Amino acid sequence: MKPEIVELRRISLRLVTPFRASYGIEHQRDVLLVRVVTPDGEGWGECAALGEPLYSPEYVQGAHHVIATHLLPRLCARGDLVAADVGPVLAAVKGHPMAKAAIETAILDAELRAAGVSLARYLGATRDRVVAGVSVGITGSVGELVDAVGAYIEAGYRRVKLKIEPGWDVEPVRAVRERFADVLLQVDANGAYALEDAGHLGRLDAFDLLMLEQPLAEAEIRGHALLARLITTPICLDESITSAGAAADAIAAGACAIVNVKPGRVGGYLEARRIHDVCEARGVPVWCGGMLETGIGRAGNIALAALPNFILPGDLSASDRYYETDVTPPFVLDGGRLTVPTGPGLGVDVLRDVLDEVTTSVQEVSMAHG
Ligand code: OSB
Ligand code: MG
Repeated sequence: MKPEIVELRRISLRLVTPFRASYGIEHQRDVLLVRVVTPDGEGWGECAALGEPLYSPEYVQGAHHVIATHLLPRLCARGDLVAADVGPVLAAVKGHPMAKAAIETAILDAELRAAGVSLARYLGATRDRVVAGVSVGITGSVGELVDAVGAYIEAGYRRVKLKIEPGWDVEPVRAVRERFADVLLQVDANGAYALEDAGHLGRLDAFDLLMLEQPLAEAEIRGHALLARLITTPICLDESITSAGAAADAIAAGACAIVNVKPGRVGGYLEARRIHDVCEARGVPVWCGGMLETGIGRAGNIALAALPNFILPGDLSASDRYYETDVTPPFVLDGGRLTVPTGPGLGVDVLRDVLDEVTTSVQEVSMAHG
């Protein structure tokens, strides 16, 4: 199943609504797509990296460079390989999980397409639909936020996540909770607070939130464990959970009651499944995070979210919440849910015409020896 050619394609899509979080604002999504061509067909992977290294150290241009310069040569030096070999072969390269995940996903997609098996089935999915959630960025005013949330609820979203940061927390959360008493509500700080803010964060306990996501910096496992004893809102970790081992440690330390699983952040779907398993064994529910993916990345995330311990709704929204025109047939809400793709591999067809229109560059790498 060794790829003969790897295509590194950059596309640029305008977001329907600019997405602001504590780490910055994204107007345009510049995405790196990996397409592998094998003797049996093709496979696709989407790199989760954003344009700038503000959520995590990776960024799209860097991911492109590390794939072309450091990852593909190592895969090329190997003879035949399957998706499960990608992680071990690339382990010598430190970090860069999003770059590694994009390649592993493309190879896994090719493998599963050739075998006629869906990613959902391969991963062990037990549902055919998943509840959609929406992540709402920081807006210009509280009124704007309440209107935006109202429109999403109207569209069928049953769970709403609000981005928070110092200066944009208690008041916007209070306003949304007062207006929408029954909505499943949670908040995400992307590490914007310090342990000294515990008293202030405790004010969020009044709003019946499902969770507070990543209040402190990525490395602050002990800080999260201390914070967890000072507030009643359950703590969920996103950035801190970089592997199944990190998940086990964070849970053992009492740093989180819930885990956000993002395949890109942890190096791919295989590690994501291991995190699912580690959390399930410890009675910790997980949910699938998002990185404003196109339909290619979204397809895989929806498959992952169909596993049994994905108990909480994920940041999985319909295509039109992100992009006017997606590079796959759009994912649409069906009674507040998204349908898990059943076709082989990721189970979505890439719309080549749309793709060409939004492509900004293509690099073709030959994987032939020599
Ligand atoms: O922290 O969960 C996050 C988007 C980009 C980077 C980080 C995050 C997010 C989101 C959006 O919250 C999730 C989505 O709908 O894709
Ligand atoms: Mg997050």
